[in-house]
Amino acid sequence: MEYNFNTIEKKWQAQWKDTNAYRVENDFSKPKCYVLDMFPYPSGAGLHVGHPLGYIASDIYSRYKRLKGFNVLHPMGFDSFGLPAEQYAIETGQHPANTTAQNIKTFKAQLDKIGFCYDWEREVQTSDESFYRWTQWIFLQLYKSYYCRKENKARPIAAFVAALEANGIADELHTFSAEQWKLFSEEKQQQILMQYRLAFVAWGEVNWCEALGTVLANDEVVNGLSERGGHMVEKKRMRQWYLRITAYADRLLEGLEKVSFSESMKDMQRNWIGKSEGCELVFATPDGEEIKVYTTRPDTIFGVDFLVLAPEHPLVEKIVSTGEQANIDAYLTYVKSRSDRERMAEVKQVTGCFTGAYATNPFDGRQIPIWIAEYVLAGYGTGAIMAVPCGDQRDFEFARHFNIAITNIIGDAFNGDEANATKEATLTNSGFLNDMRMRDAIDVAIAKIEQLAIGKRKVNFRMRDAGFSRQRYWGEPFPVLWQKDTPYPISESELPLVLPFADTYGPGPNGEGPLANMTGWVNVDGQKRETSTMPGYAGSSWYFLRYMDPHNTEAFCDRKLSDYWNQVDIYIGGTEHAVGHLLYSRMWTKVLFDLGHIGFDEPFKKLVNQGMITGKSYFFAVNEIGNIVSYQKQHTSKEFIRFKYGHQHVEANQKLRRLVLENSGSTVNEVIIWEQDEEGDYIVLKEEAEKMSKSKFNVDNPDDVVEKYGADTFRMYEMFLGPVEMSKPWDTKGIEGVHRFLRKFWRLFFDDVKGQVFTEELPTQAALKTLHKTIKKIDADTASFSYNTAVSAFMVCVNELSEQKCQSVQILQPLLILLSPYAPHIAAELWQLSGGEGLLLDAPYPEYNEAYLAEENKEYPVSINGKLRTTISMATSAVAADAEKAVLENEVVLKWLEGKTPKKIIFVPNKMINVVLG
Ligand code: ANZ
Repeated sequence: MEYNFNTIEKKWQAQWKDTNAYRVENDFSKPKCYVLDMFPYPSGAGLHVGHPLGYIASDIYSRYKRLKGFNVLHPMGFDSFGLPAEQYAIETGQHPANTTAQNIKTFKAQLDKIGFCYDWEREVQTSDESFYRWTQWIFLQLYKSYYCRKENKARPIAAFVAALEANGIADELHTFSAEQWKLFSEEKQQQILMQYRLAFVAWGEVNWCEALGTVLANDEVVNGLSERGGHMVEKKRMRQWYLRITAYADRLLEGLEKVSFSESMKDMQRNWIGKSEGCELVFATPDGEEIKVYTTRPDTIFGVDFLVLAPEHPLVEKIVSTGEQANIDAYLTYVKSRSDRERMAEVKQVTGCFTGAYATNPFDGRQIPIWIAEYVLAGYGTGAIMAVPCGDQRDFEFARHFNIAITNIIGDAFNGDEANATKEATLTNSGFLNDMRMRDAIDVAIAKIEQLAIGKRKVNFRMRDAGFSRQRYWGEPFPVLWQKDTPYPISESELPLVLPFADTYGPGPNGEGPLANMTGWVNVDGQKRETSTMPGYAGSSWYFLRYMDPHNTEAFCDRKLSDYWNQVDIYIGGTEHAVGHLLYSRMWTKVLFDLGHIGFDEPFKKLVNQGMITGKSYFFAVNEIGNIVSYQKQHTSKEFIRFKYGHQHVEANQKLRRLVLENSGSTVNEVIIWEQDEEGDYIVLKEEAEKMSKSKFNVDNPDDVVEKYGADTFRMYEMFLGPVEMSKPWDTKGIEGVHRFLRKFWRLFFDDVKGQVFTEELPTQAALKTLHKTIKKIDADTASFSYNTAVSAFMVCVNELSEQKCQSVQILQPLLILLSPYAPHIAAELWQLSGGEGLLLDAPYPEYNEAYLAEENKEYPVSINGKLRTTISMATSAVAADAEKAVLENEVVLKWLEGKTPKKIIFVPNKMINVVLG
């Protein structure tokens, strides 16, 4: 009987589905394990072989934990709101709901072919009303909460209002009494509350992408271009919704200590949050203007040689002297032409402009010039700095460029050629700080600044509140109604606020989203609906909670269920979500925790980042006008253009590397290629490993691989490619080897010619040793996500058993259990055919016995009352106690004992065992 993977896989997939084998019960009596994949965006391109890498890894882990007796939640769903579906709708006129449903169908069909153990009854789709109803509900909780600094957690805004009514307030934003509060108009009160809500509206500079017609979050902008599509992004002032994630900055940092993420992942989050400790400090001008700077190095206060304001700083127009006005105007025009990206880049070029004004150093009374320069950013700190050329390289280059005299406050530590940012040098020329180590002087300087009341200790974060509006159609509508300039939440009982059906998706007026065009929907009894929708990360910030209780119509998730399933034990996904999704979902979890809706404040206990499977891309050489360059003319070309026929085409034909163009003057898209002899006009192809993507023509479809080799081979091969965390090129060369391994495994049970070969015979010592060695290795490797080494161990095991001609089910069946997480179909089939008991999915995971692993074993003859009855294999190092144990576990001996206890067990090391019955 041959290994017919096609029939076997179809049979088991149908059976698992029909018997609901993967249904997950909320069985509180069992220990739980929650294994989660970052759910996919269902793009029209479908899955390529890179996507399932993480899914296979998590599937193996889930099946393994189930065999180990855990109640495993391993769900799958779809992040189905988002830009691409809408972009596609604009291009083709098809409604995003339809294309999304179609894409999800394709995805599910592809996933099911790989044999994943998802409980599809728990599927979630973020664009489904029954799901986004709760996204809207959580948004309302954010809107109705504020961050209480005293209790260091979110609390209902009603508590804040009560406090205002009782005591008024005095903080850095407002100072008013309870009486004043009560006299404020409703509008004014709402404006004040808006400054504290966790979800709020504000005017702000947003990343406006003209080409996409929408505002983008910071992490959707890469080097000044939109992450999707690579379009120009510029700053625009708009009224937007935001999430006050900055209120959680400290807790997002502290929380990292409690979770198991890779250090590099934690560092990316730490950098994004960008906690900086220092102080604010005021420099006054003779005219009484006060320039507040932010510095992390108040110890360098005596080394300040000039101040620099961001060009956008509001004081610039007030302090600039008449003589410098023209220069300043010219410089401001120049800065406007520069993108943020250009300004922030560490460019060698130094630019700036003197304002003509001076300020006084509060410590030594020196008059120092005030400049403006693009390297000081308006949005960070106070938008003004005190420049210390001997300690800061940018300040140093600026001083040198503009011939500003440099004060040295660190003696020999400053060599005059570059700044030295050390904190260990001893201060000189520094008044009351002289002779102090800089590190120690920081606190002394801050104490003095606070004592003089010219500034105070200050912590800054680079992170900004997260933009939460998109001027797009395909997203969650905001459940609010605007009365003039104040938004009011709609009642929670009215949720979901359903996204109205649209048949055009063009932008609305004044940069508003497409919903603004649907006036019938927007206008409600003199009030207006919000026309932006929520961003892509709204649904994904909490979806992991919904899997726990996906059909609940009373709550986003029953508290009993979230208490049981609790944190995600293992979360698997790519590193690209380091600062977006992971920070937002951590914040939402903290808010829900603070408000008492869930009992944990970090969503993901452990994060595993799967590497990327890269595809091979091929490029044509092209010249300046985009024409393909021939082999002969290749030295004239520097640029390469993507080869649109895909890599299969290239790999299928080695000669393609030296192909010719039909008409080498035509542009790439019109090129038709064919083979030609050596005399032809050859084109140049360049090969590169890149992230797989349909747009790069370098994808392989898992369906094709599954069709050719089967899902079990595909699963094992993806794992065999290398450690899960590592990026690696997709290369089908090795797949045959893995496939041969499975065939060889099959032949331990069934021979192509002889048919059944497995037997009930007792295993040999050698086979037992192979088995137990394998159990030990596979158990440890599977638990630690070391799947590539596990696959090798399986191969070694099958080779050994084949050599030993082992066909004993006592060996083979435990192996099936070990193999089942990796290759579930073949394992299930052989389990059934070899008479395995019950469902393989729930078989008890085998345990290894150290005794079989001992390197040196000896066969001990075992006599009972002087007559040789059997042999027992034991390590040469075995002692009397081991022998006694082995004897009493031996089936033959037990038979002779007939339930009695032996009178004596005589153990002669390295010789024999004699059991004396009474
Ligand atoms: C004086 C000084 C001396 C500084 C020295 C550094 C070294 P982080 O750690 O990123 O918070 N700075 C402050 N606001 C700025 C802005 N809006 N744009 C550009 N630079 C700004 O860095 C804080 C330091 O960056 C501050 O400390 C300030 O320069 C500069 F030897 O002040 B420092």
